[in-house]
Amino acid sequence: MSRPPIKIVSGMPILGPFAENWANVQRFQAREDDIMINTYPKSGTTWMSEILDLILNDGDLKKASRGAIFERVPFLEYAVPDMPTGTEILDTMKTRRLIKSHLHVELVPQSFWEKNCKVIYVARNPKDVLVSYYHFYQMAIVHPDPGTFDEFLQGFMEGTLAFGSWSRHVKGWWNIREQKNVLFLFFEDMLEDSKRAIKKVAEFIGKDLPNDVLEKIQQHTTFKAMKENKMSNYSTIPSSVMNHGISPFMRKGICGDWKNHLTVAQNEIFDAYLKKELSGIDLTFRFQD
Ligand code: PPS
Repeated sequence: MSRPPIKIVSGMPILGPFAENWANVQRFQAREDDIMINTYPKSGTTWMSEILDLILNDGDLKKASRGAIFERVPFLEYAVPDMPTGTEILDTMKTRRLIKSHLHVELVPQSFWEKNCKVIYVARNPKDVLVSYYHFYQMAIVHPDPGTFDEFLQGFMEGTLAFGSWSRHVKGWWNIREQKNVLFLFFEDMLEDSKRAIKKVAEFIGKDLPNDVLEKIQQHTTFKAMKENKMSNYSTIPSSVMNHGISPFMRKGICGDWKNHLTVAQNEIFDAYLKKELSGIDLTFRFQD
């Protein structure tokens, strides 16, 4: 597998190999107590996954080190040759399952809604998403060649990158957040006060954790702690698949890194795109600390 082209499934661009398992994703049988962590890529999925796994295990660090984050929280859409797919792994997993997904709200398998599963959605300001995604495209070879940053920016605005349009994704989830069992959070709020976010998530899934456990989870899920932890930093994946020498998965973990990457002209173009995409919706983002 070397930089396969993007394919389209149900109108959404997806990583080429993932398209092969699309029918099984749509047929996937959710269980009542499943929890989905849904994001547009590079918006805090891994961070939220680690937090949730620790919440479910009452802050037990030993339990949280039982496997890499992508094993503890399987990726629903995942499918690459010669590896078990996300749906296969999930089918064999005991409850209570944590499930990672980047699916747009309208593409979530019907069983999640039938079972009224809880979903935690994390949104991040799109300028930092763009920069993080550009670095990720380069280091993870399941993506096509990202081209220049300018080309990638165009692809982001046109919605041709893997998982499609950022704005459509975020708006779709924002619009249903009060009708469904969805907790909608922002990456920047997590950065501002991660303990507050952890408490909110715990309450949402019905766990009443004492203060010392909340603090333990907070300490274990700082950027530094997760970057150093081989169970959360993706370093156990072969470098032929994810090359951390090109860019580490745990790259910077901050708000505002986009300022180091977008030119004034690119920023103006992107601001115009955002103004158009987010007009008429009460959804705003923080672009700096
Ligand atoms: S993926 O591939 O879509 O699942 O990636 P995802 O986990 O959503 O996003 C990766 C970015 O999240 C940053 N990250 C963190 N930031 C702050 N604190 C913690 N604990 C943390 N864990 C992950 C990670 O560094 C990526 O962002 P960038 O901007 O590239 O650093």
